[in-house]
Amino acid sequence: MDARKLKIEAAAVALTYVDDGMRLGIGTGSTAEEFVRLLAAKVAGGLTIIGVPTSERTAQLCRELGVSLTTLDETPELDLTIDGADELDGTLSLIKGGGGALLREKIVAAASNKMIVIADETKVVETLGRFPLPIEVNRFGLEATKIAIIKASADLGLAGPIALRLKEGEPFITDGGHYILDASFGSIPDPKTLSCALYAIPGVVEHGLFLGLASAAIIAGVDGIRTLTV
Ligand code: ABF
Repeated sequence: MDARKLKIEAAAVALTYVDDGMRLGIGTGSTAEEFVRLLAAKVAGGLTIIGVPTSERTAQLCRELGVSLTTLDETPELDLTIDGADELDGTLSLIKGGGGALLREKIVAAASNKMIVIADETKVVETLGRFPLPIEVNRFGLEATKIAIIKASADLGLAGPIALRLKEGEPFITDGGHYILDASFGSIPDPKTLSCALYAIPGVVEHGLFLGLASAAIIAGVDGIRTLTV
């Protein structure tokens, strides 16, 4: 079965959690985009929802497909967010941000009563860290922030290359106007402590460890769909 089909299957199950009238956080990435396409078909069939997109890219797709949007300022409390992930473990701790939308994704997830992750089986890991951890940083003081991240992570026994994310040879700029550092720490045995250490660094805007935010994950694999909950 190809990867796209698995993403569509996970997205289709997630859609069954969407009820009429819901205020919905709408994720970013190729899996979330499959969800948007299915959602749009339901909306065309009469489902009424209002969505808060987690990126400009998602906002554009929603507009193209006729999914009604609002902002988090107009609708600061959401019923449900459906989003993808780069990696998840059995406790539903996540690494997100491979698509560069981690800041808005985390704000939207935190404003939601419930977050459901949609992913294929390849994203499930025993211990987070195979996927480089995206860290969104202020453009000012990039090198100083990077050094602070290296020191803070070394204190936790973590080391590895930390690379400025590029797009077409230029630094990638997030929707919030920031840079992203991708930290290849390898296995992260204590994500909570790393999260706190990163938040203590002034130039760090946000990081891709999503801890205690997801309440369920719909995982599509060649043997079918399974739902993880906490
Ligand atoms: C977003 O998209 C992310 O936070 C994650 O980085 C990425 C997953 O993308 P895909 O579904 O394309 O693998 O959800």
